[in-house]
Amino acid sequence: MTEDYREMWTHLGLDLDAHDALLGVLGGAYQDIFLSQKNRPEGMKYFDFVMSEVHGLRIKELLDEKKAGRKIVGSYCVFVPEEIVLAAGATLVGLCSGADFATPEVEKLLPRNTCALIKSSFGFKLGKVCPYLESADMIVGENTCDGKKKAYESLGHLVKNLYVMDLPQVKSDQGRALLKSEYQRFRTAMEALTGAAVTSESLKQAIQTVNAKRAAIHRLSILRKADPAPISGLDALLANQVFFYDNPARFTDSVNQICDELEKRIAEKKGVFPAGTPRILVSGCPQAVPNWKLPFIVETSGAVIVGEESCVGERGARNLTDASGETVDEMMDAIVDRYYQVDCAIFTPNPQRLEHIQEMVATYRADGVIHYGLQFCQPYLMESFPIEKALEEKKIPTLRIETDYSMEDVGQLKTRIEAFIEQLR
Ligand code: BJ8
Repeated sequence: MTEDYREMWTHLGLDLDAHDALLGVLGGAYQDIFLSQKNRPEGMKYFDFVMSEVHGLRIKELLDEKKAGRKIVGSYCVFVPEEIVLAAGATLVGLCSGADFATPEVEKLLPRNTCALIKSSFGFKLGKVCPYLESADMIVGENTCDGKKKAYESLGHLVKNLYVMDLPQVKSDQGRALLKSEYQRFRTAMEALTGAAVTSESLKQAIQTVNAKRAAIHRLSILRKADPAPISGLDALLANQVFFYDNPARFTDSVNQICDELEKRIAEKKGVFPAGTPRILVSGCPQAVPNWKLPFIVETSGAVIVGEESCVGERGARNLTDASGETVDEMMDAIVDRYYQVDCAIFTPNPQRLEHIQEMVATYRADGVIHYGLQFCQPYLMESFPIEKALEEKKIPTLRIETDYSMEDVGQLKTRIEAFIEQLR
């Protein structure tokens, strides 16, 4: 941190000792995992800075926005449309949920066999260590998997201003109509929160801002198809994680600058690993910051990750919103169309996800797929079996793993992943 932010954290009600401990672990892990990598693009220095200030400067910026009358909205899912939040004059931040915290306290409220992501969101609240959560004027939950929708009933007693969005489980005319009516309801709630109406001008501007951010991260993704890979999977995942809480315009510029650098690297055939390194696509549950366990194991075992079929990755960021509408209604329809394509495993049936995985394998020239399932995540673990079968039938080697945020299984995972990489050579 470049400044002392303790007064700010105290004002937010954080537990300073617990928070110091969290930042210590986070800083140490970042040092060991990211800064020890070789041949990193220069542009990653921006993300190193963002990470060093993740609870400092960025929080100060958000609090300055609040002082100027802007509202902050926190979310746990890529179904919460940033376009509507921005158009109503508020700022959206993702609430990360990528590390275990205060687990004994969490298990007094949630069953032990709840996925690590949900437990983490409770742990950050109960442990009083997340300045994003404490800065938020509204927290948006969503009825996606059973775990989340029931957990929000309990979370509603812990946080002020929880808003729960209903979501369809089936892609049908009725499903689309539900999504549309829920986005209209959300727009009304956002207007009530900020006191500002969503206008055709503000919505168009917001769509363009979010499209630019998604286009930049997609540009970075596409560059990963080069061999040698110009950027590690770890660094690309980090950019996808920062996507959720950085200032959108600054993030877009920074990612585009990295892409300019990567294009030069590709022209010079310069990569992070030698050409011919086995290439892996990761598919499955979101890897929220600071969950770097899988890519660290893979990329210290002789392979490179070339894509993430994940909500912290291409499932969340692909597809732009058509910005050509002239009225608020037309643009709201375009937003519904864009989000309706998100192929989360909570949908049944969900054939688009398998198609997207196969498409990504071809685009990024992956030699194999690791299906990443969080323990107790029924939607993704259930889908992992038919996905493995379908990919293997197409001669795409696939490894299904089931894990959590603890480090207990690292040795065992490394052994399995090394054997899988051997098979790809
Ligand atoms: S659109 S993937 S961000 S819901 S890992 S909590 S599914 S039991 S996170 Fe998600 Fe939105 Fe879907 Fe994406 Fe449940 Fe599974 Fe836990 Fe999960």
